[in-house]
Amino acid sequence: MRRLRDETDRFFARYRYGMEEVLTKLEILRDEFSRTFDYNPIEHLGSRLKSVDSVVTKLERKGIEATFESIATAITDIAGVRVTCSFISDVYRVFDLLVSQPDLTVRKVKDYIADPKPNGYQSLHVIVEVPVFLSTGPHQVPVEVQIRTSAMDFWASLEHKIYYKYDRQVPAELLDGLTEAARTASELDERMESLHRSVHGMPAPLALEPPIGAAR
Ligand code: 0O2
Repeated sequence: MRRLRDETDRFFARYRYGMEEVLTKLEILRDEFSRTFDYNPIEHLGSRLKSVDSVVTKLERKGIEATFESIATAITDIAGVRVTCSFISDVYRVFDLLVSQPDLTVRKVKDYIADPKPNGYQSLHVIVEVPVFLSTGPHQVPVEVQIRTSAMDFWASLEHKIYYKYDRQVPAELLDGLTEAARTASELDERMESLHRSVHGMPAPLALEPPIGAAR
């Protein structure tokens, strides 16, 4: 039992190290960006390590038996970092700055901003692999980075709470209300983006470009 606990601790520690590496990269970008341009594209940085319980629940949902190997293969969001930006253009800017770092490997991109989920969820997700250097040598650790605007984040936190409060069986009228609120949040993002561009004398984009390789 003790051995299993130690092994579990070591297994999850790698994800924590990976998460810290990615957080440090983002903190450096935020700091250097503010010094160079007197402007900060990152409003807030957060992180969380998925609990053993929710990893096992997610595997059960996928119909996979829980072993260290199956977790490592099937669950790519044990380490999660969330970046909140003021403007949609900053979301893509932070994404570009992060994924262009040569020691990171992009495993998967899901652009729920260009292509929102049916419930209205918007966010840009990228799974990156970051090298973590341990006594046994280098290990590639997957970290899920979610980048979104404050309006998208506000909506997603409320939706998440409602989803769990109703144990995933959310009443239809609440679902409709949430989808409507997502539309309002998206309109607010577009207006704020346009104001931001006017203030900084930037031309309006024809369309905000989704990143290359984004899943549609
Ligand atoms: P939690 O509690 O936040 O950790 P895949 O990894 O491709 O097999 P998955 O994990 O559904 O499938 O991928 P996806 O769509 O990229 O979602 C990963 C995470 O994005 C979720 O993790 C949520 O954090 C967030 N997310 C996705 N869809 C929604 C949504 O409709 N509403 C909200 N509020 N968040 C969403 P978890 O593990 O589901 O949850």
